[in-house]
Amino acid sequence: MSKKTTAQPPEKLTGIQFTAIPKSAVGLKAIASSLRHIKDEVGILKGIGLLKNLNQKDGFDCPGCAWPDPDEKRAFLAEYCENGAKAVAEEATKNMVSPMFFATHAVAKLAKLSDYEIGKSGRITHPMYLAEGKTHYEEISWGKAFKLIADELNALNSPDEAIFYTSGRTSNEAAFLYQLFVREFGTNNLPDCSNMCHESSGAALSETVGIGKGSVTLDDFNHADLVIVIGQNPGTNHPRMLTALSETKKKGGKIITINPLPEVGLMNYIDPQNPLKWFGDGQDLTDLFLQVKINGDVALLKIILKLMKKQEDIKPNSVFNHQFIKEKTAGIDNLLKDLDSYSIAELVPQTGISLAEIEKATELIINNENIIICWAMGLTQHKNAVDNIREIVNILLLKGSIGKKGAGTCPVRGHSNVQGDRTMGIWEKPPATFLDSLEKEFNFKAPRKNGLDVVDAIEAMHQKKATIFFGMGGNFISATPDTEFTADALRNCNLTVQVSTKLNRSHLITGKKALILPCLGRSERDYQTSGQQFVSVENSMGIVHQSRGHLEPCFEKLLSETAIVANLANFTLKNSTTNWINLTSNYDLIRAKIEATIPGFENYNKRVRIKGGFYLPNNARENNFEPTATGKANFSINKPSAIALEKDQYIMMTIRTHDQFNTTIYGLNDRYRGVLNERRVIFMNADDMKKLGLQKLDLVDLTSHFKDEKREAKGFLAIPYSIPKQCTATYFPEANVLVPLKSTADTSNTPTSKTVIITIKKR
Ligand SMILES: Nc1nc2c(c(=O)[nH]1)N[C@H]1C(S)=C(S)[C@@H](COP(=O)(O)OP(=O)(O)OC[C@H]3O[C@@H](n4cnc5c(=O)[nH]c(N)nc54)[C@H](O)[C@@H]3O)O[C@H]1N2
Ligand SMILES: Nc1nc2c(c(=O)[nH]1)N[C@H]1C(S)=C(S)[C@@H](COP(=O)(O)OP(=O)(O)OC[C@H]3O[C@@H](n4cnc5c(=O)[nH]c(N)nc54)[C@H](O)[C@@H]3O)O[C@H]1N2
Ligand SMILES: [Mo]
Repeated sequence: MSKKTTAQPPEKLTGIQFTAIPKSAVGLKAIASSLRHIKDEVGILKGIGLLKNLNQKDGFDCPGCAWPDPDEKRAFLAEYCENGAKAVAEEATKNMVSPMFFATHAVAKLAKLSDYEIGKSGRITHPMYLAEGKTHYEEISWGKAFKLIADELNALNSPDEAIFYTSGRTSNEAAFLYQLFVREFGTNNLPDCSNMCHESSGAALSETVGIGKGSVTLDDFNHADLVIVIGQNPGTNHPRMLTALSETKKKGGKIITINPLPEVGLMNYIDPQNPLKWFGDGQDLTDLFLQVKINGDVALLKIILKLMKKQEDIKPNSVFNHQFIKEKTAGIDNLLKDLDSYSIAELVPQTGISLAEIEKATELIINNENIIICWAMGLTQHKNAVDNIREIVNILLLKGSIGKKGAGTCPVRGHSNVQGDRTMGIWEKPPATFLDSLEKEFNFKAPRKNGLDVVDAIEAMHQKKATIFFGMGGNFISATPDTEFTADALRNCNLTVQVSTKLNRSHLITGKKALILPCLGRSERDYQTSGQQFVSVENSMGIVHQSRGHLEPCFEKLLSETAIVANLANFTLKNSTTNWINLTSNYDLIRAKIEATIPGFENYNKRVRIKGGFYLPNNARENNFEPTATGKANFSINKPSAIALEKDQYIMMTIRTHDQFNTTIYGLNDRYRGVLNERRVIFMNADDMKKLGLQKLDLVDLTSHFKDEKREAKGFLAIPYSIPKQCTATYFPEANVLVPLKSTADTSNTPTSKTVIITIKKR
C-alpha cells in the first residue's frame, strides 16, 4: 500500500467543544441554524426570496436529499428543512472562485486545505484549465475547453478508456443527453454515486420484487400500522421524513428504530424502554429502539423470521398471509427450511440486543397488518448488504405487506435526482431493451458490453487502462474509498474534467491535465435560445416533477449541464445524426426524446407541467411482481455477517454529521450528537475505551485491515458514546482513506463504508 499521505484531508484539529445532546430534533434551534447559514452565505433578503421558492410547485427542487414533497397542500415558506436551507445557502453563496483566485492559489497548496475550507471558497465562475506541468489553473474559453476534451477523447485507442461519472443532482434532461452522448461515443462506462449508495437496494429489490425502486408513496405513511426505520438517520439526512413519521404516529401507528446509535432525529435515548416525549409538540416517535451491532441486521431479522415462523406453527394463520404467499410469491419452502438451520441462541450474540427486545419487535410485526420498512446507508454499505435488504423483503412478503396501502419498501434515496438519473439511463449495466430504443430513435450502434462501476473504474485508472476521467458533478476523490489509491488512479489519467458548481478536492487531485467546467445550480435560472427553461427530477418515491430556477446565475459565463453536454457531443461526435445544439434550445425537445425511448413518460411535456408532477409506473406498488425471473415476488436465503474480529479489532462505520451534504461540509458541528467544531473524532463504547486505556479526547491513530493490506489515518479524538461494544463511528470523508477499495458488497460492488475493520492506537 502506498505510504504517502498526500490526498486525504489534513490531520488538523479545529478545537472541539461539546454541547448537551438535544432531547429532540428540529425545533427553534433548527430554524436559527438555517437562518444563520442563509445570512452568512447569501444575505437575508435574497435568502428569504430563495427559501420562498424552495420545493413549491412552481419553484425549484431542493438540491439536498430525495425525500418527496406532499402531493396536495404545500406550506408557504416551509417545505424545506434546516439542511435543505443549508444546501441552498451553500449553492447561492456570495463567495466566488474567479480566475484571480486561481492565479493567487497554487493547486498543491489548495489541496492541503480541509474539504470544509475548500468548499467555502465558493462558486466557480469561469472554465479553468490546468495545463501539464503547471502549478496554477488558468482561464480557458468554453470553445477551447470543448475542443480539448473532444480531441483527447477521439485520440483514445478505445472509447472504453474514458470514464464518465455522474453525481445525483443532474436533471433528467441533462442526464438523458449525457448518457446518450457517452453511448454514441461508444462506451457504457457510466459509473455513478449510486454505485456507492443504494446499488445494493436496487440489486436486492429487482431480484425479489421486480423493480429496483421503493414501492411506497408519502400517503402510505398515513395508513401504516408499523414503520420500521433501519440503518438510517433521517433527523439529519431526510429531516422532512420526520413529518411523515409523525403522521403515522398521530394516526395510531408504531415505529421501531434499528440502529447502532440512538440518533436524536428518531428518539431521545435515555431508556430505550421509555423514550421521552420529544418531537415538536411533545410526541414520541420511536416506540421500540433496538441498538443493533454494526452489521448485526441479518442476524436480527433472521431471529424475527424464526420467531414469526414459531408463532405461525403454534397458531396457523395467525402470522403469515397465506393467500398473498400462494398467489404472489415463490420460494417460501426453501426459506422456511433454511430458517431451521439457524439457532436463535447462536444468532442473538451477533445482534447485541437481548432476546426479550427482539421478541417485542416480533410481536409488533405479528400484530400489525400494514408495515413499511425504511432504510438507507446503514444497510447498503456492507459486504452482505444485498442480503440485508432481501431479508427485509422476506418479512414483508410473509406478511403480504407490499403492494397495498400503508405497506411496502422504502429505500430512502440520497441525492435529489439520483433515482431520476438511473431512470434516464445513467448506469454501467444498461438493459438491452433500453439500448435497442436508443439505437432506433437516434440512429447509432450502442455499445453492448457492460461498463465500469465506481470501484472498477478506479482500478482501471490505476492500471492505466482508462486515461480520461469526466465527472458530471460530485466530488469523486472525496466520495470514493481508499483516498490515496484513488488519488494515484486519478493522477495516472491524461485528462480529468469536472463539471461543478463549487470548488472541491476533485479539482485539486488531478490527471496530467485538468479542466473545470462551471455550471448552473438548481436554484438558478436557465436561459436557452427559446427562453427560460425548467428541468425535471424524480424523487425517492418515483414522482417526476419540474424544477425552475429562481436566482439569476451567479456569473454570466456559466452554462447549464445540458448545454455543456450538447456542446461536448457537438465537438466530439463527427457522425452523429442528432442536432445536439438544437435539442438544448428548448428542453421540451429533450423531453420528447425521453418520451420516445423510456417507458412511463407518455405525454411527458404535458404531464410535467401539472403542478406536483406525475408518478412513474411501479409494479410492486401495484401488487404485480411479473418482472422478476419467476414472475412472482421471490423469497430469498440470506447470510448473517461473516465478519470475525480479531483481538483488539473494531468495526468502524463512516457516517455523516448534521452539518454536511456528503463531501460538502456546511460547518464543523454535529449538534445532534453533541459535538461542536470538530470532525476528526471517533465515537467509541466507554468500556472499549477503558480496555484500551483511553480517556475522553485522547488522540488516536487508526489503522484499517483488509486481507493483508493496511491503511492509516492519523489524529482522531476518542469520544465515549452510546454505541455497542466493538463498534465505532467516524465521519465521511475524513475516514475514507481507511475504506479498502476491494472490500465491497456481494453483487452490488458497493464499498463497505459501514464495516471497516480497524485497530486503534493511542498517541
Ligand atoms: N443533510 C444531509 N442530507 C443528506 C446527505 C448528507 O450528507 N447531508 N446525504 C444524502 C445521501 S447521498 C444519502 S445516501 C443519504 C444518507 O442517509 P443515511 O443513510 O441516513 O446517512 P449516514 O450518515 O450514512 O447514516 C447511516 C445510519 O445508519 C446507521 N448504521 C450504520 N451501520 C449500521 C448497521 O450495520 N445497521 C444498522 N441498522 N444501522 C447502521 C448509522 O448509525 C446512521 O444512523 O442522505 C442524503 N441526505
Ligand atoms: N466513507 C463513506 N464514503 C461515502 C459514503 C459514506 O457513507 N461513507 N456515502 C456515499 C454516498 S451514499 C454517496 S451518494 C457519494 C456521494 O458522492 P458525490 O455525489 O460524488 O459527492 P458530493 O459530495 O455529493 O458532491 C459534491 C460536489 O458536487 C458539485 N455540485 C453540487 N451541485 C451541483 C450541480 O447542480 N451540478 C454539478 N455539475 N455539480 C454540482 C459541487 O462542486 C460539490 O463539490 O459518496 C459516497 N461515499
Ligand atoms: Mo448517497
